[in-house]
Amino acid sequence: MNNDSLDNQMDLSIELIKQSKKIYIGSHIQPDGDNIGSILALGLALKKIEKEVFIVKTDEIPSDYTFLPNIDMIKDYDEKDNIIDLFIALDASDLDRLGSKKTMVLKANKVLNIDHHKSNTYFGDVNVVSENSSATGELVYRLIEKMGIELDKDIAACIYTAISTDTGSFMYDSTTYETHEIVAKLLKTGIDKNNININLYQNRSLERTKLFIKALDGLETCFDNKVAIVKVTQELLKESKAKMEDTEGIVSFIRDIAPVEVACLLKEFEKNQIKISVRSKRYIDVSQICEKFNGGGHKRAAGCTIYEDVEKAKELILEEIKESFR
Ligand SMILES: [Mn+2]
Repeated sequence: MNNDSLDNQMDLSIELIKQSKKIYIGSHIQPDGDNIGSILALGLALKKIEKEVFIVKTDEIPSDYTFLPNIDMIKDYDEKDNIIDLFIALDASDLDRLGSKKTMVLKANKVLNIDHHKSNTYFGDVNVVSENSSATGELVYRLIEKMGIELDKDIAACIYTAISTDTGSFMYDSTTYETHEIVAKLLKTGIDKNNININLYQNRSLERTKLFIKALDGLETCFDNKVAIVKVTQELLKESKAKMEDTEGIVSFIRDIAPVEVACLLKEFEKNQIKISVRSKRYIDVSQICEKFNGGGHKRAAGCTIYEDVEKAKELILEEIKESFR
């Protein structure tokens, strides 16, 4: 989507919001910092202009983000006896990302889709989709600004979290001068960024640390050490008394090994359901690798699910990774 049509879609979404009273904002399955930060920020902003806002919990909120202001606004809602004037999906590339709340989207009078995934399916009545944005949080910032809603510390803290977590603390390729311009304005509100950063990045539990050690002990590299792989099985989780969400950070840790270009983490959710996170450093587009398995994401960070056991899944993803180096 070019800038003109993005502007146009922004205007249309403002119209949609103005016309709507009961507005539902949905989190997605396995929500990340960008998703949670974005839904909270937009929810808080829309409350400021007297909208009836419902932030819908689609999946469990990882403990990393429970420090965020107004996190309790994310609740289980039953759509059955309610009118949904507008449903806003944030950071969700397709309808399936809304999990069981997909029915709410289908029931809503209008749907607004705001996202930055290249693979977005444009499922909304209005689609603010920009793959050039580092995070959905950037788009939420622009929308709030365009609506003339004043930023406050709570909104700013949520957008800061969204952008920081989706850019690997402003390090990914996707971070632009515009990202930093937005962050500058967020900091101007006086948010306590040190506190946010401690909560996000210096708050690892002992269980998570033990999982890191055990998982990293199984590190494998191949292809001239350009590829690094780590597996987290149910057994490993049990041994370290950790949860699958505690794998956060493992894949970027192994990406940071000097010769590694592609890092890959295999998460055994069930025996034949392996979720895979893939990261790259310089030149491999990992979203293309994940698309081969019906997944997707961004050039430097993507994911997919393979319905095989963990060894077979490893074999299959490695084949595609090696292929991508050709
Ligand atoms: Mn995102």
